[in-house]
Amino acid sequence: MKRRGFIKQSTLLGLGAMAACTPLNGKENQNSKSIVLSTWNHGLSANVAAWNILQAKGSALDAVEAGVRITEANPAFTSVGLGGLPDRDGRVTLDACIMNEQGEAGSVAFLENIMHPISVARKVMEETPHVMLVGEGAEKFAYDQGFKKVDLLTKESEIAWKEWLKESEYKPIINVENHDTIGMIAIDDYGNLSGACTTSGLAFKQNGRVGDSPIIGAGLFVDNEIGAATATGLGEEVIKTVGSFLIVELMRQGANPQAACEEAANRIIKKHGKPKFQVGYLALSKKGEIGAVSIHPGFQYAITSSKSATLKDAKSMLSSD
Ligand code: SD4
Repeated sequence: MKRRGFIKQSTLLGLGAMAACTPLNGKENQNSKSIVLSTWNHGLSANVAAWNILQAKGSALDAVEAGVRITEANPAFTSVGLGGLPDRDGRVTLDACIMNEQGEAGSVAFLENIMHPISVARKVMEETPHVMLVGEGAEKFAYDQGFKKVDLLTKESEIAWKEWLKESEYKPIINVENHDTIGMIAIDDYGNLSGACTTSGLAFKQNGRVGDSPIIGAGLFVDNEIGAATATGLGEEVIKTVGSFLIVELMRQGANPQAACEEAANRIIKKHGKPKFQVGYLALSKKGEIGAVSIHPGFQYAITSSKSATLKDAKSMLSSD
């Protein structure tokens, strides 16, 4: 089986550890500075698309957009794009943002019927004087830009929603499929950083709810002088602590990415004692150092560089019991 097929299948089967040992294609430029990091095991297949661009001397911006589009288009991932679990009214509403090396940013929130919110976010960044479009306005803008209307609610997600309706209990749970936004941050061979973050948000959320993922500074932040960070997990807590911005600012003050992620997670832990919810952070410095932290065990991230494509466990700040 070709490596890419293997990774895809491994990811779908949850065999992240096997894919973790798989070398790239043996033809990588060992001097390449490029690195791509993304959240959860679906990051492995997303990283393949990003890596192809980085290895062709493409930009980190193009890489992160192409990478997360893989996850958005895959109906098996029920927390991003097509097949995302709907809100409590049965509507699939998507949040996404993107940020480039110039500190430019674009974002969409509460967007329906569009398979690739990340690409709409990029259009907001590049084609408008704005940063953020939401709801119907964002959808109309997407159609104006040539995006097609797509019914995002798959049979499987509809069945899951109908099952949920029986009890209608809203309970954010740790480390299950309803917490697996894809956040991706990358550095390219020119030393430039960019990031992307895209999600259908919390499963069965209140209609109109927007999480951290499209909020610049919360779900994603990039500062090309310093580094980049992205978040997954319970967005309300990430927004209240401006998590990704905090991490990059701590790095600016001298913290390495791991220490910065730990401090950001600790800010949340301090407020809640031992929180029942999960939050995870990834960070990448301009020098290519990495940080990966979650509140509870179970948060995995995918890292691809010229050395390997690997799925790793993030350090958790609390133990499993
Ligand atoms: C949100 N951070 O909307 C997202 C949740 C998440 O997969 O990570 N979902 O709050």
